[in-house]
Amino acid sequence: MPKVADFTPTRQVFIPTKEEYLKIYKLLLLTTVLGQELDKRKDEFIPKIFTGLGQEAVYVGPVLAAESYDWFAPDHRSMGVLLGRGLTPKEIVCQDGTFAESIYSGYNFGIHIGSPEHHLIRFESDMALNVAIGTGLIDALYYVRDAIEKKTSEENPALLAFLGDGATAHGNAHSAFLFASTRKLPALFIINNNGLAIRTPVEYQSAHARLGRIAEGYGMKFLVVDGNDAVEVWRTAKTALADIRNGGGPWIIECCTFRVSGHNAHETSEMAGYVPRELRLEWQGRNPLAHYTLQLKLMHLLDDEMERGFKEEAERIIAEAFDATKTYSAPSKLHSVFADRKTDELPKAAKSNRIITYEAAINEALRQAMELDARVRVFGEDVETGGVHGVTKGLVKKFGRERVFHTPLDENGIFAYAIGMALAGLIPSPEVQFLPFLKYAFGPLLNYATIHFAVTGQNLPLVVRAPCGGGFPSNNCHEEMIEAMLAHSGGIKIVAPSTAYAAKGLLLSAFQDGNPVIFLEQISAYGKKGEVPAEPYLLPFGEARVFREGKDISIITYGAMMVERTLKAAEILSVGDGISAEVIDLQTIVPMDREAILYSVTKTNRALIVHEAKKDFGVGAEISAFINENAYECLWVPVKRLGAKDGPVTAHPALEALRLPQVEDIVAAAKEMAR
Ligand SMILES: Cc1ncc(C[n+]2csc(CCOP(=O)(O)OP(=O)(O)O)c2C)c(N)n1
Repeated sequence: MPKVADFTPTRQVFIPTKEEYLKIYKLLLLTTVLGQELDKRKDEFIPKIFTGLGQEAVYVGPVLAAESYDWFAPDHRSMGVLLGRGLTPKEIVCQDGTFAESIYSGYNFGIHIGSPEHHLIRFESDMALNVAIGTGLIDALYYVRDAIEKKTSEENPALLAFLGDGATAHGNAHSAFLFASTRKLPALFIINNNGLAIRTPVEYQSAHARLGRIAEGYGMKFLVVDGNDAVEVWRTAKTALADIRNGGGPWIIECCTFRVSGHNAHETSEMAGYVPRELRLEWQGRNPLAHYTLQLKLMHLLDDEMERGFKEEAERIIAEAFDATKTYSAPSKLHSVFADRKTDELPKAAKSNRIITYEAAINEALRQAMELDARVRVFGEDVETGGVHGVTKGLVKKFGRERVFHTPLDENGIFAYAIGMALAGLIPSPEVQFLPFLKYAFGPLLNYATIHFAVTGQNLPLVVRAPCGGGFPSNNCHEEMIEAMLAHSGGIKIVAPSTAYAAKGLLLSAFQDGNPVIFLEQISAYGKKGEVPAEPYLLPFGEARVFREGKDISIITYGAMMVERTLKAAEILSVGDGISAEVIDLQTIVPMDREAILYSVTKTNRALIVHEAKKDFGVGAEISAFINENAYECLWVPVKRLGAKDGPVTAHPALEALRLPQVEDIVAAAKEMAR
């Protein structure tokens, strides 16, 4: 848990100074003018434009109540936050236009922007995902400060995370609330309750009229505020932040507001179909800028001449931002998916005759990765006590609960949290108890982690440990192999060590990789023993291991269970039938050693692929297609695949024997091909 340092608030009552009143005014004005102009000129842009006219105060208040060292998870209406953090209207308009010169040079549309420099966590369309990610990031900032840099500081940074009323219904939001409250994080959740999620009224999102009361279920504090009153939002955010910085835990502020423009600018004309005209007019009459202007004038802080001056200045800046689009170009370059791998100098594997289990090898790799790099943190359900498989045993004793900790039972939350830590510069290593439960984390992993480098050019190191596979009586939730689903996302490395030696070397490599990596640990192999050097060593990704050389058929496989069965089959083929099978263990599925496959198939002219996952639409289909596309002319028989039969995982061993490829199946398939 992050511990806030002693913090002495400099003020108890939050009344803005004259300068602060005017600062709020200028940002509200700039945000409003930019929104109105984007709305008006929407047809000049290729993608849809998101503004949310009438909601500007929800964002302007908190961003100006925050400190420079705070972090933000913006949503798709957060233009005021982006401007308040120092992004320029030019940068925003350029990004809206998806120009080559924009922040993401043509990747991602609208204000789906993040910027580490401005402490903005990239918003992705998966609603509230960056809010959940933000909880991991803010936790990591304290860990870096207190455990790595060991700095004493009165700066207790907070996360300010924005989400709409629709987003509050989503699991991402609840993951964020859950992690923030159980870990007592310095987080402020700001709900923009505009009563609508596209066209769905708020009563479909919550049975309770006051969304802020979600806080009560999580033991958080909350306040409800008029979201169109910029100063009131500012003051409420200041109040919450003072408490949060003082160790008071997370808060929710519900801002009641309304958007008087469409869900996107192109949709405004359709609003009459789902918003009564009178209601829209009423809210137009509560325009945040108009009201604030009046308020400042009544307080004699603003006069007509000042108002004119500020307005002209804002309009000039926005006009320049639009004029600049004439100089921009269309993007023409696709980005790579993975960051270049940076490996530290570690000794290559020495020869060793020390025998330990697959499980002990993984435990040792974790221990050594943590010793080598203080940025590594290990967490997940039950990991403090070793995890359900015992792989993290002893780590908490050695490294403490700051580095090894239990999490709530929420895979979506765990992996969003991990991404946040990675964004803060750590190397998180979350454990999922059984691979199929990773399906709950497809949002964070496949909508965010896998695309992050291509979109932003910033690497995202993540070492996901996923115990997997069959060999014990259970069911689909525990044993289904889903590596093909993950591989298909195209931005995550997948490692499948087949021996204790490979497990240690490949896991240590994963910590050096700098990209998201899924490390598949074969549960049924945990007790299998092998030679493993005691010192740390690395094994390369994308290098298959030729376990057994052969000349008649290439059997391509991966994972401890199928590698073991394939080796047994190769022995039977050799002894019983005189068939010389070459056994290739891919070791990593992404990247795949395509060269090794081609080399072998060119030599043997036959390819049999064996995996534990279902045959249909699996990794074997990819390998088969690759061979057909690149070595068709040297094939003497069609490529053949063996994999699990369709249907769910079965509990009884007799059914598993029917469902999964057995040694005899491999022998039979190879014999038929070699005939
Ligand atoms: C997880 C997810 N489901 C669906 C969508 C499609 N979508 C985009 S915006 C939106 C409505 C969001 O409503 P709300 O959170 O209330 O924010 P508002 O747009 O009202 O500011 C939806 C459903 C999405 N982006 N993410």
